[in-house]
This record gives sequence, structure tokens and C-alpha cells, in this order.
Amino acid sequence: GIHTACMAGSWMSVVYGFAGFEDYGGEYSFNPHLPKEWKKLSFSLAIRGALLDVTLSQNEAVYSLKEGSELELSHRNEKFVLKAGEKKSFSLKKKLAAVLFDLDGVVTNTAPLHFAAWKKMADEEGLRFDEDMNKKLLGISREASLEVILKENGAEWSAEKKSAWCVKKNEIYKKSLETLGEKDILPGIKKLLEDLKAHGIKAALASSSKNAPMILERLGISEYFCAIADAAKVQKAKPEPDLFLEAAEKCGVWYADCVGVEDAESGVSAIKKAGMKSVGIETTVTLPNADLRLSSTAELTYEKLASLMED
Ligand code: B16
Ligand code: MG
Repeated sequence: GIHTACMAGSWMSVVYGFAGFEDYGGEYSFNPHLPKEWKKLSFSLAIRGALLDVTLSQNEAVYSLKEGSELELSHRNEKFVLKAGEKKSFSLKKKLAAVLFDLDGVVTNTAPLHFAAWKKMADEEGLRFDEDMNKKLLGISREASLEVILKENGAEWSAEKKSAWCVKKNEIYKKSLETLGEKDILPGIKKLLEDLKAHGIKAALASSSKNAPMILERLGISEYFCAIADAAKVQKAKPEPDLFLEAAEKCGVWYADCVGVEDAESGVSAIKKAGMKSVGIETTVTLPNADLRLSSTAELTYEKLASLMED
């Protein structure tokens, strides 16, 4: 005998899982991920009176309309229409399409300025705050940074006091940004941005800082960035992947074709959760989970980033 429910379950895990088929309110899409050992997967789907053939290999996805006059589909983030008898193929080979940069510790070093502003608060409030504690604030939001400082001191503040100090700390910090200029771009970054542009690779910013657009302006490099993820709007801060996913989406680039560059553990986790390759700049802390670990931004090159896509 045969177990039809079990057969249906296997079919669903292959089509919904490995082929990444989704029916989202009548919008049909595919996001294929074949296991490395699989050479080929092909199946047919009857959709709204049309018959669609799907053939997937490690390097290519092919969609052909066998019956029916027209069908609208999406392959990953790309919409397309198949007319009667038409066939369309997409490469599944990973390619570097965008580099998503963290800001503090990757593009420029604002950590000492954040430190000075928090230190002013700590001194006024009689809290302990030192360089070691400052390392724990790398890449995390203003509000989360304050929570860390309070926890380290065993202090409990009212919500009003916390938000008043977040505003005040930011005013102190912004004042210190007034002298920021091209001289403050970290080594190798300007050259990398130029090389990426020359190779047609997009650059975007995925920073936790709500001051990011102003900082890029001051550094004089805004024109190189096709998008800045909005730290004030994303649902969840690093180590969640939201900032990196938003940066990729704003650039119109598929997430798996992006490399993220970070100097903080929370940032490397965010990149990995986003399903992207990660580069860790280990100037302040070690980043053992990064796919590529570099000791300085000066070591960042287009070639190293592109080769990350090869494995
Ligand atoms: P703001 P990144 C982070 O920058 C800093 O590393 C972190 O210390 C700071 O709290 C955070 O930005 C928020 O900055 O107060 O300007 O919104 O590394 O994510 O670029
Ligand atoms: Mg950083």
C-alpha cells in the first residue's frame, strides 16, 4: 500500500521548502535553495488553469508555461510574466551585488565621541563608566546603551529620566560631530567605495545610529551610498537582522547577494541572521563568528568581498 498523506507531505516539503514556493494572497513566488547534493529538481504546478513547469539546478531556475495564456510570477524579488509557451531562466549563482556597511567602527570611528557624551552623563549622575564598558555599547542603540550603563551600575531610573538623558546625550554627541570631516573616514574606505562603484556594486548603510545620514554628509561620502537603513523606523535593533534586510531591500538587491561589514558582535549576528556573508573588523573586539576577519578597514578590498561569494 501507499501512504498518500505522507507522499503529499514529502511533495510539500520539496516544493514549499527547497523550491521556496509561496502563494501569498494569489501572488506566486519562488526562492529556490537546493541541497548541495541535489543535481536537479523539476515539477509541474497547476495554477489558475495554467500549467507551469519548474526546473531547478544548482546554478539555474527555469520556469516555462506549458498550458494557459499568461501567468505572473516572482523569482526572489523579481516579478515576471510568462506568456503561452514561454520559458524564462534565472541564474542561481551567488554574486556580489551590494556591500552593506556599518558606520561606527567601519566607515568612521565615532566610538570615542559616544564615549565622551556618555561619560559626561555618568559623571553628572555619579555612575561608573569606562572604556571597557564602552565596548559593550558598540553597535547597539542609544536606548539600549543607557540600559547597559544602568545595569552595570545597578541603577534604576524612571522612563522619563532615561528619555531625558537620551536626548541630552545626543545633543552632546551631535555637538562633537561638528568637526567631523573627510579626514575622519577610516583607512581604505574611500578607495573601496570608489572600487565598488567602478565594478557596479552598490553600497548601503546599515547603522544603528539615527545620526547616520548627517554623519555621511559631514564625511562627504553620501553620494556613494544608494540607501541608508532608517534606525528610527526598523522594528528590531541589532542583533536582529532588520537593518541589514532593509538596506538590501532599499537597494533593490537580493539579500543573499549582499556582504555586510561590521565591527561589533551584535552586528555580525545581525548579518548572519539576515542570511548574508559577514566581514568582521576586529579593531576593538574579536569577531570569531564573522566569515572573514580583518584587523583593520585598510585590509578591505573589492576582491576579498567578491571572493566571499565563491564558497
Ligand atoms: P545614535 P553603528 C552605533 O553605531 C554605535 O556603535 C553605538 O555606540 C551607538 O549607541 C549607536 O550607533 C546609536 O547611535 O545615538 O547616533 O543613534 O556601529 O551601528 O554604526
Ligand atoms: Mg559599529
